[in-house]
Amino acid sequence: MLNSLNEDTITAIATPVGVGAIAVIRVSGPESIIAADKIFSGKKPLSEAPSHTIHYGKIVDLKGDQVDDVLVSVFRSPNSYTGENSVEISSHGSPLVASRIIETLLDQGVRLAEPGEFTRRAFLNGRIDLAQAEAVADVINSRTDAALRGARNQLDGILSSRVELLRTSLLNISSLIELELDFAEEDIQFMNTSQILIKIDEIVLEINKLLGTYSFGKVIKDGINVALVGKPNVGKSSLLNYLLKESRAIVSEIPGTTRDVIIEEIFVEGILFRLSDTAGIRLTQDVIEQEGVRRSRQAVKDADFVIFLSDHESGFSGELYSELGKLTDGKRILRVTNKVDLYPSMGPDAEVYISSKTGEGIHELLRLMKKKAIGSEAYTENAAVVSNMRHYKALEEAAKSLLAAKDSLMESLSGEFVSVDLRKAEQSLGEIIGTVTTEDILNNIFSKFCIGK
Ligand SMILES: Nc1nc2c(ncn2[C@@H]2O[C@H](COP(=O)(O)OP(=O)(O)OP(=O)(O)O)[C@@H](O)[C@H]2O)c(=O)[nH]1
Ligand SMILES: [Mg+2]
Repeated sequence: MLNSLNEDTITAIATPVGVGAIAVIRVSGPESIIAADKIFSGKKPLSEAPSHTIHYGKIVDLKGDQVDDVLVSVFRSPNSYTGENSVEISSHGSPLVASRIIETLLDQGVRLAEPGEFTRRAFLNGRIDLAQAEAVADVINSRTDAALRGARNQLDGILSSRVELLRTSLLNISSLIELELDFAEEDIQFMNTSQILIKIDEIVLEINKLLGTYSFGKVIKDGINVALVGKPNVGKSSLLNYLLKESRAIVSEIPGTTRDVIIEEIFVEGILFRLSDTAGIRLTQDVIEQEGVRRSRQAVKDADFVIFLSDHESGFSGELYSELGKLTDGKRILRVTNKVDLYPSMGPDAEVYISSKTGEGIHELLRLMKKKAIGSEAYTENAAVVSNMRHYKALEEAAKSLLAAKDSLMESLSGEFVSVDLRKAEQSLGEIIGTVTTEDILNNIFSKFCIGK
C-alpha cells in the first residue's frame, strides 16, 4: 500500500474557508480530468486540453443547474504537484459555491481528500522527498522571513542533498565490507580498518555538525518561549509593555499587581519571542496571588529561557534566586536589572541594566536576548540547518549506530557486526528523506497538514 500508486481521485478546497475573491478546488488522481470534464461546460472538453493550460467555462451540476463560471487549470501526469493528472478549479470565493462544486465532483465518484493527502501523493510518487514534504508545511506556517528562508531551503532540498550524500558514503563503505565478507575465504581486503575508521569519523563529524544546527533551526522555525520573572514590583509588566509599545499589562506601584500569566509575541530581527509576564514570586497569604505565583513557577518550567528581572532593592541573591536555579535546571537565564533611571550606579550583578521607563539599555537587552536565543553561531543562507525534531532524532540514531560500528571495528569483531551497524545508520538517515518509512511515520507527518495541501 505504502508505495503503490493511488487509484482513486481526491478533491478538496485549497483556499482558506470563508469569503474571498476566489476559491480554488483541487482535484488529483487518474480520473480527475474526466470527472472535471463531466461537470464542466466550456469551448472544448478538458480531455483535449494539453498540460498546464487554463480554460474558461461553467460548472453544471447533475440536475443541469449552473453552479458558477470558473477557470480550470489542467495538469497532466507526471508534471503536476502530485505527479498525477490534476485539475484546479478557480471559482468565485464563496464558501457556498466552493462546496457545491465539491459536491458535484463527489457525485462523479471523486472522494474528499484527507489532510495533507496531495503532498503525501507528491511524496509517494517521487516528486519530493519526505524532508521536502515537511518543508511544505513549514513554508505555509512560517511567520518570519527567517523561518520562511529556512523552510524554503529545506524545500529546495538543501538538507536532503546533504543527508543523501552522507547516506551514499555510508553505503559505499558497507558494500565494501560486505564484499569482503563474500570473499572471506580468500582473505581479500578492499579497505583496511584504519581507512574505514577515518571514513566513519568523517561522517560522524558531518552528522554532529548538522545536530549542532538544531537549536538555531528550531528557534528560527518555531520562535522561543521566554518567561519574565522576578520579585514583585521590579517592573516585569512595565518591561513587557515597553517591548510591546503598548499598555498591555496593568502596572502599579502596589506589589502583587500581576496575577495571570500574560503571553505576548514580539519579533526581534526576524526571531519570534513569546514573552510571558508573570506574577512576582513571593510568599503571600492572598489565595489569588498564591495561584499567580504557582503559575509563575510553571511558566519558568515551560520556558526555553528565563529573563530574571530585578531592581536595585531586590538584587539576584536570596531564596528566589536559588529556587529559580533549581526550576530552570540548566536553562538559559538572562539577569537584568531594571530602573537604572532611579539608581544610575551599577547595582547587583546583572548582564544588562535597563529602564522600562526611559528605554535605556533596551537595545542591549534585545541584542542579548537574540544571542541567548540562537547562540553565537551564524549560518549562511544556503547552509543545511536541522529544524525538525524528527530529523534531529534520526541523526542522533545514525551517530549512535556509527559509534557502535567503530567499537566493533576497534575490537576487531567480524565484519558482519560492523556492517549491521552501518546499515542501521544508513537507514536512520534514510528516514529523514523517506527512503525508509512506515505508514505510522507518514500518518504522523501528513495528519498535521491542512486539508487541500
Ligand atoms: N522609575 C522607574 N520606575 C519603574 C520602572 N519600571 C517599573 N517601574 C515602576 O515600578 C512599579 C512596578 O512596576 P510593574 O511593572 O507593575 O512591576 P511588576 O514586576 O510587574 O510587579 P508585579 O506584577 O506586582 O509582580 C510601577 O510603579 C512602575 O511604574 C523603571 O524602569 N523606572
Ligand atoms: Mg506585573
